[in-house]
Amino acid sequence: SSIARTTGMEYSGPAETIYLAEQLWPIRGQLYLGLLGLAVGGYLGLLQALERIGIDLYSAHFLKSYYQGLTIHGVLLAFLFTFAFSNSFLSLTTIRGFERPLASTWLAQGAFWTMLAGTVLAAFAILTNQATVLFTFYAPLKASSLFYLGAVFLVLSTWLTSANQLLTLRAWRREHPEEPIPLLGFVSVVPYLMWDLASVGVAILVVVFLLPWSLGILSHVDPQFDRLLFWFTGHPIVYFWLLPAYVSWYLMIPAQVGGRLFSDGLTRFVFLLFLVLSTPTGLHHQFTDPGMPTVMKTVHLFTTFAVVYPSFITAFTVMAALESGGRARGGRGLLGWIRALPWKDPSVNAQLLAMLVFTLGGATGIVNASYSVNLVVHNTAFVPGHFHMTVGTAVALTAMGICYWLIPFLSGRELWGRRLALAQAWLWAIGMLVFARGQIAGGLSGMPRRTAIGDAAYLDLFQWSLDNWLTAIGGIVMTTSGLLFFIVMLRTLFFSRPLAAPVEIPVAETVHGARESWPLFDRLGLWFLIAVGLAVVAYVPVILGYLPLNPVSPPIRV
Ligand code: HAS
Ligand code: CU
Repeated sequence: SSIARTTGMEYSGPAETIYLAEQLWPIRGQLYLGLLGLAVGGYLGLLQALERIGIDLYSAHFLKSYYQGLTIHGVLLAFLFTFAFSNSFLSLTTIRGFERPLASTWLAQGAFWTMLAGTVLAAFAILTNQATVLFTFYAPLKASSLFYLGAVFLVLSTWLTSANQLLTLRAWRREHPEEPIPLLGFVSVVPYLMWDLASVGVAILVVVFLLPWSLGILSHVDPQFDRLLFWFTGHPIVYFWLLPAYVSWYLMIPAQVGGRLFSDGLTRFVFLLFLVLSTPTGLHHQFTDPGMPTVMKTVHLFTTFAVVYPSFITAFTVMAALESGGRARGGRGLLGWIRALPWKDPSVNAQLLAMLVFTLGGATGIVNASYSVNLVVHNTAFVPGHFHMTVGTAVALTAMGICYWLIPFLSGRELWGRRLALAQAWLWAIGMLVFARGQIAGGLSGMPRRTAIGDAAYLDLFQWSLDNWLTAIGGIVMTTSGLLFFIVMLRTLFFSRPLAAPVEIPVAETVHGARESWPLFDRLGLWFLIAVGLAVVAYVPVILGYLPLNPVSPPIRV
């Protein structure tokens, strides 16, 4: 690329010396792997939507059941797409944030290979119907050991990425003693620190219980205890999905709309709150489970409400950044700045819509978290209504918005089809709202989640019929949007003009900069210890009260 510069040839990819080719290919590779997961997983969503109105396409796709399809959907979207995107995007922001290459090329490439290995193993097990266990893989549903091994590799890949970030941070610190950690580097590292702690639950679950069980070394497991371990990881995982989107909303979107981020210190504080508060909350998925003391469920209720707080700060802070951009672009009056935002920029448009849908996603989360109200919505279609507006939109649509600059950045090719990309984002948001309206209303009138509703004898309940149609229509609109997204991406990669000038990674300026931040915020080791302490306080009483294990259930295979 540097030759290209001096000879005036066309630009063909990131040229800066900090982006080493041997570190960029694993970043690219994981991004493409994640997008493949999005494509295949998303397509299964169409089959689910159609099933709701009685159109069963499963056998036409060589699938044994609705549940096999739902497992592909959940695992590819909730684990592969999110993890691979996060590894890719936050590795890149680590390089940009610290303005140096990653400390270890070996770890960067290792993350790619483990991600690929995990994908192949788990995909093989699921596609051959040996792991129809849904994305929660609750025992006593038993999967082939290949599935659990696949899960081990996927998590390992995130740990390698985290280790590489921490080594990079250490190397940067040696080169810059006394300086505050650059904000972009800070927000890239902290989500992974949170995840390092959070993922311990599922690591123990798989390595100590489920893998030996599937290999025949253990004859029985304790399903109730397994759920406890699963949700130790299962709530914080949603913030591991969300925080890459927040990195973009805080540090990139303000630059993309021509505004400024209000405060460096406040941004650090928000990410630290996620580090310490994400894990001690898992029991809000188990409000209805037996064997867990009500007192501890109530403690987790309060910590859940506490972790809502950084999202409220985010809503106000990001809005302020948007307003500063809208006003700088000539927006006047109380709301005129909204219209002045660059809605015609596909990357911005997608992410603004993602934020708007997330306000409803967050609100339904608060409904879920309200212990007594949870009894109404738990295990109903309300819950998928909630999480399609959070992970399905706040995260997925933001990732697509990021791809609208990231793919040109990585490939050196101009974004193809900007108008199509705009239509894509609108269709996603509208489709999702229609879909969520269907799921939420169905759920409120008792429609169960994770059920092949189209085959249920009680489908003709009049109210549900409308809800199911809305779910199906929303799903079809979303699939159309997904199709447009992949058309835009593939045409950009293979048929688009080389960029005339390099794309820069957008990074926001702050009104109140790093020098005004609190130095204590940068003591990441200390904050990590606080997070460990809170997790211990929230879980040790639950575990001690629960033991001894009661491993009795025989395995079940779908
Ligand atoms: Fe959740 C279940 C509670 C957030 C994902 N959640 C799930 C499941 C998933 C999931 C996948 O307490 C199902 C798991 C399963 O299979 O069983 N959730 C919450 C709460 C929050 C929350 C309190 N969830 C998320 C996020 C997810 C996610 C984020 C994925 C990424 N959730 C629950 C509970 C359950 C649950 C219970 C169990 C239910 C049950 O019974 O099974 C909070 O973190 C939400 C806080 C968010 C906000 C929104 C802030 C808004 C922002 C946007 C501002 C807009 C702007 C735009 C700036 C308060 C930041 C301005 C634009 C202009 C143009 C002006
Ligand atoms: Cu949760």
